Amino acid sequence: MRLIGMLDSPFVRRVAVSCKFMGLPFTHEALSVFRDYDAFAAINPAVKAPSFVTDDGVVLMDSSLILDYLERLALPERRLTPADIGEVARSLRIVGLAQIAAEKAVQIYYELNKRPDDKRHQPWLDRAEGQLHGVYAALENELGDAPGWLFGQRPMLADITTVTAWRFSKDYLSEYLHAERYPRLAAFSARAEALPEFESTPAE
Ligand SMILES: N[C@@H](CCC(=O)N[C@@H](CS)C(=O)NCC(=O)O)C(=O)O
Repeated sequence: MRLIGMLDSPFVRRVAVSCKFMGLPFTHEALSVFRDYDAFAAINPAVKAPSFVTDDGVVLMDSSLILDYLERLALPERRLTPADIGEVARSLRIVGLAQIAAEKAVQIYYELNKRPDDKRHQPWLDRAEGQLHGVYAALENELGDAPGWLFGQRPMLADITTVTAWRFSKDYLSEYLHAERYPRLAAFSARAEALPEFESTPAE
């Protein structure tokens, strides 16, 4: 299986880290959606990262859909979504919040870095910043003060998605993030980033 895309993308990184926790082997091709446009388009004309090629040669895209596929390949004890229906809604909620955090952070980053200064639309930036803080405040509440992981003994998809979104925001939008407002997220992420699955998947 081939994972295509740069690990500075929170979406690519959450797939790579998840594969490692699931024990699923893959090769990684660090193509950029900007610098390597043509090579990327030759694999997937959508030029979206992550893209993912299955062993049967099917090209998948969108991290949630790729992870849906991988979850079905993983052994039951390595799966990353709770089996208990009582925990499923909370897991989906946290993954949703973290995905929106990543999406808003990437939108702000593109607005600041891909658009000429005189074409920037400040109300759109303000709106995205408000949404970013809304979702991080909700995630901070979800984390609580208990040590450990969101669903028990090991990190699951909700933990991984939270940590990869936070890392991108912290690395690329430090002046927008105000990380000191979210001490639980900072401590939780630091603990996760020290695990071999994260450490061997560097965000840069
Ligand atoms: N919802 C998608 C978002 C993927 C996404 O937007 N990736 C960015 C890189 S961080 C990308 O492909 N940007 C190029 C583009 O949107 O044209 C996912 O979860 O995979």
